[in-house]
Amino acid sequence: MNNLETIVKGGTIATASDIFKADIGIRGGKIVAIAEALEGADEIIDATGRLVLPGGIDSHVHISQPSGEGIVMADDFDSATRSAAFGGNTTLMPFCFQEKGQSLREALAWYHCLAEGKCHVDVSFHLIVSDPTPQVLGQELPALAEEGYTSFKMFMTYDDLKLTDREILETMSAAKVSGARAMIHAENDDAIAFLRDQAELAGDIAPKFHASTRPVPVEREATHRAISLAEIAGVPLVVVHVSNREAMEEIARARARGLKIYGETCPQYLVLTAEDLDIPHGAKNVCSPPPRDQASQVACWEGIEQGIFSVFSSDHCPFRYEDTAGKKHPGGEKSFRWIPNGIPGVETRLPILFSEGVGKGRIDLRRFVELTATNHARLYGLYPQKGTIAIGSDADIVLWDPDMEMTITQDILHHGSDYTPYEGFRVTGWPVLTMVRGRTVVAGGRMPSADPVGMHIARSKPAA
Ligand code: DUC
Ligand code: ZN
Ligand code: ZN
Repeated sequence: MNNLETIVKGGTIATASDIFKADIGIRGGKIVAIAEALEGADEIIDATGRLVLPGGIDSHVHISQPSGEGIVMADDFDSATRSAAFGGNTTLMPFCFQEKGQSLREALAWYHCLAEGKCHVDVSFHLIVSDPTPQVLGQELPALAEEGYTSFKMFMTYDDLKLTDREILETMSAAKVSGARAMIHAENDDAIAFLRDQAELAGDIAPKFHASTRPVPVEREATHRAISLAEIAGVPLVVVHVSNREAMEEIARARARGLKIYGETCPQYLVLTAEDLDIPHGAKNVCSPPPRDQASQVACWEGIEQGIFSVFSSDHCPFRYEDTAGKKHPGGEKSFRWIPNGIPGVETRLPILFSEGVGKGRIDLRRFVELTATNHARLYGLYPQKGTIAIGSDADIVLWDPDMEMTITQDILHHGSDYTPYEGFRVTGWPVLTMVRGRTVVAGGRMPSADPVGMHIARSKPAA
């Protein structure tokens, strides 16, 4: 009998710290050997000419999240995790949205029910706290952090989600007590409402006005305020989906003062601009914060290169375009305000960053791994179980063909949306095999088994 179940043979392994040639031995879903030449396994996977990377971890995705009356997200847990697997991801961190009046446990029970038996990669829920009652902050959050739900997001905008500054402080304090990781969506809600009302009065209702009514100062001010609140509460904070230089500067200044503030950016801020909303089908690219201009793209690249951003996530938030429950919600005719906010991207995140980043010499391979896997695991309490290739870690592995040329088009993707914002975008480098805890879930553009192998992962409290 063989000592190993699987050997990944002959590839070039890249982690956040090293690049080296070695074989990987797998048993019981774990990496149990890394050596120059391993022999004796039931299955040998030939990785010659391939990069062998830790599976992508996407710590910012929305799946089956209630998004307003008559609006339905385009992905359920089956399609989102399938799409993720084809895109080289092995773990997703979707948000579990607490509706007002609901307990966190009720919200979690519902999401677990949606995800159970459907996932093709591992998942681990963040919470969205929208109703921070004393019971939620004093009892539920601490208890759930002990049970492995060790992160939550707060919103500064959206009527059904936003928290006041006082509520943010109370919720951040609960993060401090419970050891959970706080995340924030930083946009000034009053400023958005003011600009939106003005635009609508002027008859400016097209999708492009979604971008112009959420200008950079809306994000910059809220980022500054969120960081100040985190400083007052004495907690680290992840500022998610950062889109521009001024918000980045707020993060950089805070870090220079010694605060633990982490930044996340996303593909849309590297390759889309507000002009992508000013086209006939501009609703396809409505998301918040909106993509900005070329100077902001350059700034976000600097943030990636220089370390202001710790993580690169998709903010996958998919709606169908040709659908009144999606981007063609009837209200959208009357105003951009009713167009569902969000774009798909879980399958294209890694190829876009690899091609535009590693391929064009902006970042090296180790930084790619750090931004797409390792730092997600570190920030959110999954490391070293996930996010690296090391003995004892889960065998979450992606074989990457660095030379494969692909054109991103809707018909090669597996998400539930009927479009991709990146239609026609050419990339070099593509994931060719995805393995979750030692099980190959995608190989050669196919799923060898329809069995959903993914499970929910309880996380540790993130290290400060
Ligand atoms: N915030 C997100 O994080 N995702 C989609 C929409 C939004 O506002
Ligand atoms: Zn957000
Ligand atoms: Zn999001």
